[in-house]
Amino acid sequence: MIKAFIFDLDGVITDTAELHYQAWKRCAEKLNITIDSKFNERLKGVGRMESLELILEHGGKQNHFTEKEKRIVAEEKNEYYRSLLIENQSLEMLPNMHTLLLDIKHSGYKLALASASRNAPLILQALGITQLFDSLADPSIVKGKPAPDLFLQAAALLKVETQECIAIEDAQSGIEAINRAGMFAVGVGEVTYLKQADYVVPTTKELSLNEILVRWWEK
Ligand code: B16
Ligand code: MG
Repeated sequence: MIKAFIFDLDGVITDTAELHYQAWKRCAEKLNITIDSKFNERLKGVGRMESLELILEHGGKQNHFTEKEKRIVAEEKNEYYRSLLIENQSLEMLPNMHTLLLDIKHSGYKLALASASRNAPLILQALGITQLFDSLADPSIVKGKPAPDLFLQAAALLKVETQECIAIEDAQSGIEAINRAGMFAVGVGEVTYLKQADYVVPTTKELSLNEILVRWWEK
């Protein structure tokens, strides 16, 4: 029986992926590395330091910097990202997500967040939906996606078994994490990237509580 829903944040509840991309692009350019939107798919759902490692590897510069220098670059990216977040006054939820979260809540399911973003509390607050969540997994104390840890921690905080959870993600790394956690995986985005999910919808507009539960039941 399903008791809980666990959500990714960026790309599922709201779309800050473009802001992460702009911030990384600017930092990469300073390091003489070019990244494009196709490469950016690999950064979705991946933590800050891991994203930087992928960018350095992409530019053939993985051994060019000390740990301290890398931390400075990551901090600069975060400052730029947060300033874009603040500038972007119109931070909104993706279509239909407010209705879906309320449907889930009013139907008596538990709700948790499993985001790799250390900025997640700030974003939930900006969206005015902090109170809808029973628990938030903490990306600073567990391994990032594709490791299952964020989803396992979310289930543990909710005091439910992993097979009692449905989790929703937009990133390849996130779907892998959900599969490794032993939960039913719903993917939002292009099926080419998300074929490991149990059920994929192209956008959040197509997400409905009923349909998700039907797909879970059919599995
Ligand atoms: P931060 P999610 C992820 O959030 C983003 O998709 C990813 O692009 C970002 O690098 C990561 O959070 C870390 O974010 O720098 O804010 O800690 O998709 O797991 O909600
Ligand atoms: Mg995401």
